[in-house]
Amino acid sequence: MLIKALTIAGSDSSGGAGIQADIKTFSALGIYATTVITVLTAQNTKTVSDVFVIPPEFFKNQLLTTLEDIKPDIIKIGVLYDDSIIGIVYDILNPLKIPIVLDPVLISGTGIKLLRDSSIDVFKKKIIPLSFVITPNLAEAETLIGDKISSEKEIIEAAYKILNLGSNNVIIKGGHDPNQNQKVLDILIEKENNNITKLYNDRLKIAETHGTGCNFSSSLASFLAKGYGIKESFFLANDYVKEGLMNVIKIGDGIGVTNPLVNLYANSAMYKVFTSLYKGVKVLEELKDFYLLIPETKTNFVYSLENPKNMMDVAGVVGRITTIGTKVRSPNIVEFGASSHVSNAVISAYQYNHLIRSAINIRNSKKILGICKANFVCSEYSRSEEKPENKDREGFTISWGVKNAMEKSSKAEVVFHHGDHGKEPMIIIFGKNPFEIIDKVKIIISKLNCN
Ligand code: PXL
Repeated sequence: MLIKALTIAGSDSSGGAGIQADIKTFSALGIYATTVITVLTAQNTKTVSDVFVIPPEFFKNQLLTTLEDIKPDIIKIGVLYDDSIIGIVYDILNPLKIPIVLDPVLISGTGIKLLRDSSIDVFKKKIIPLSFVITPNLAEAETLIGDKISSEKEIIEAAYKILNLGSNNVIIKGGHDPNQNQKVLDILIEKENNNITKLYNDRLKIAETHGTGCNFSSSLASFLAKGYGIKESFFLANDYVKEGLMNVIKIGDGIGVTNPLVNLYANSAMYKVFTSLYKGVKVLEELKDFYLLIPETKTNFVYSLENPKNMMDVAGVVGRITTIGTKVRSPNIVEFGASSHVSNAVISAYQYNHLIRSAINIRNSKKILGICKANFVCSEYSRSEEKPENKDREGFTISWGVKNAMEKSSKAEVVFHHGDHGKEPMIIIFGKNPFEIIDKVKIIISKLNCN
């Protein structure tokens, strides 16, 4: 069953916070997001230059029309801006029995008011009591209790004061506390059982980021909607936001924006690479006469993520592809980091041609090399030209050699060398993906069989 969320929040034209952050987070966590917009902000990574409040009648229509047809499992509330919006939200949500995650957004990261000072009291009276959980940061908690918070004890006292305003649970996020240099403390207090949960995180060395609060509250809402309890959702949302914070993106000249989609991209890219390589290996196992191309040191077949940094970004065959007579066998296991040599070849080649992400090493015989030269752009390196001190470093020679060959011809699809003392000559075929490699292998086999 598809889980649905409703977010009532402001639009951030820079795409980092508000409605835009909520849609990304809900979608990344598999939740369908409906959106009812309170204000439009004209903003970039440096400033909010204008705020347009959606006319109350239209705001009311958005909320009523959306809810009339699509019943959310959870509601997240962000920017409410003024009394007119607060009144409508109260009147419509109060009779409903849908859990509400309330992110009490008061000002933008760049210091512009997103809740009028004159509306804070009515916000406290009408909206906080509707909420299942409220998630202020330290500055927001200070405004809500009307007092400064400067110690852990005072955070807990503030949390109880906020609970007394009528929420069932409160999470105060310490991310903005200048006194906690080493660790950042987030505290959850549950009204039902008085449990206090403290969560310490290392302070990440990131100046300032935009969107973290929205990503936290909408991920918390997502986990609650999936059925996790408040404490578990608190931990899961914390992990989720941490991943985004470790991948802050610089999209403008101002503050960085957290990226709530990193994990989604990473997992789907890895999955695609993994399954494509696995299918490719299966095809090679069945490919007639492929055994003729397998060298004495055996074959590896690899496929890389985009922009590989090291061999852990490149999937390969564990234990290599081998021959038994005229049959080809592989251990049926494909893993990231499984090949040091061929993966290093791809990493090097990628620096010259970003379309190269897959490779295979094959036997270098006179005949096979002749076929390669006749059909593909080839480039060569000589192992004997490499400095002796590099030769002992695992996987280094091949990086050096491919770089050397690509310098000579960056269009190379095939790189080869003629061996060295005790080192078998080798051919490496490059391609965009495993299937392109297989097409090249098929050409070589068909020509081998011709004469
Ligand atoms: O991060 C708080 C926030 C929420 N919603 C909107 C915002 C901001 C911060 O700038 O612009 C629309």
